Amino acid sequence: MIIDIVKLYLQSGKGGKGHFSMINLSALKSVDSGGNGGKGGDVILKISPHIYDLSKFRGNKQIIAKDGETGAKFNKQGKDAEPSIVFVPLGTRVIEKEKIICDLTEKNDEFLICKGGFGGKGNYRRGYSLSAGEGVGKEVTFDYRIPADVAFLGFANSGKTSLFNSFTNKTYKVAEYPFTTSSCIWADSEYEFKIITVLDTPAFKRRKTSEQFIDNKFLKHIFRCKIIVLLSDDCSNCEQDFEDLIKEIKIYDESLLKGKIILKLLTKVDKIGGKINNKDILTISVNESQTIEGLQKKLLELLELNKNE
Ligand SMILES: Nc1nc2c(ncn2[C@@H]2O[C@H](COP(=O)(O)OP(=O)(O)OP(=O)(O)O)[C@@H](O)[C@H]2O)c(=O)[nH]1
Ligand SMILES: [Mg+2]
Repeated sequence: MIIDIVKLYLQSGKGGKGHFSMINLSALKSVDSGGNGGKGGDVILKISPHIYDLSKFRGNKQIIAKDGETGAKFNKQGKDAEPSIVFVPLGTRVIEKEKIICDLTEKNDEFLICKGGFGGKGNYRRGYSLSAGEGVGKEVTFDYRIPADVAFLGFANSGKTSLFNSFTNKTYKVAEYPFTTSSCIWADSEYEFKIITVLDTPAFKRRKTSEQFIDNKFLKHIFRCKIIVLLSDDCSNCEQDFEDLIKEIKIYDESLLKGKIILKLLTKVDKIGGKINNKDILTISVNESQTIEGLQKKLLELLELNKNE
């Protein structure tokens, strides 16, 4: 099970105090000698290519950067505190007071979320000292959305994982019984030296009545996908399946469909041994590699077009 949401308290460090001191040079003369304090540690968010969800934050509810060091006499500067680097997975967005304050979607992205306080000024050559800056504290939510290009969606047993495995050469569990897949999985699929990241999802539950509560929570992860592939293995009624799937996405969050390309795919066509007479519906069989390659090619073309728009 992936952990895709956590609440955390982040705080940058205070600046170190400026020192106030005098050095007596003679019985009659003394000079101000207090050094400045060091800067407080920043809190910086950075992408790590080795993290795939937010589980590492589960037990850790706060991240507090160190304070800067205090200045000292003889005009000695206090050390700046090291920044606290918080590594997060690619695709993490940060919410504070219901507002998205950053969305880390590129592999080199980083974000200074809490700036450390400035160091206090010592009295060296000044005659007086100035107080240091405070750190900044923030209650934030990390909301992880899987960074995939293409999502496979469908009712139970429609062939999502089989297709995902064929695309990625993985061996995730495939079975005749429904709800085999219980969590989102994603991986890269390579075709002609180009990469498509595909997302396999748990099955949609079928609504028995329109009032029935169904929480398709996994749907938040189609947010970053540019293409949604709807799958159905019901050759006589696939149009109804596609309609119902779209309806479910709209109930969950209509904005998830905005700007996305939607493809309809009839699966397991080797079983029906024929073609469907609707050019808007693509067909596939995981037992026929040319149909897999055909779909990979189509997805790549659509992604390229989408990039150039
Ligand atoms: N003949 C044939 N069988 C297929 C094909 N694709 C999938 N199947 C079979 O259909 C069944 C369901 O496949 P899955 O890939 O587990 O389906 P799923 O949509 O991931 O299922 P859930 O995770 O339970 O929602 C398995 O028995 C597969 O072997 C296909 O192209 N041809
Ligand atoms: Mg599955």
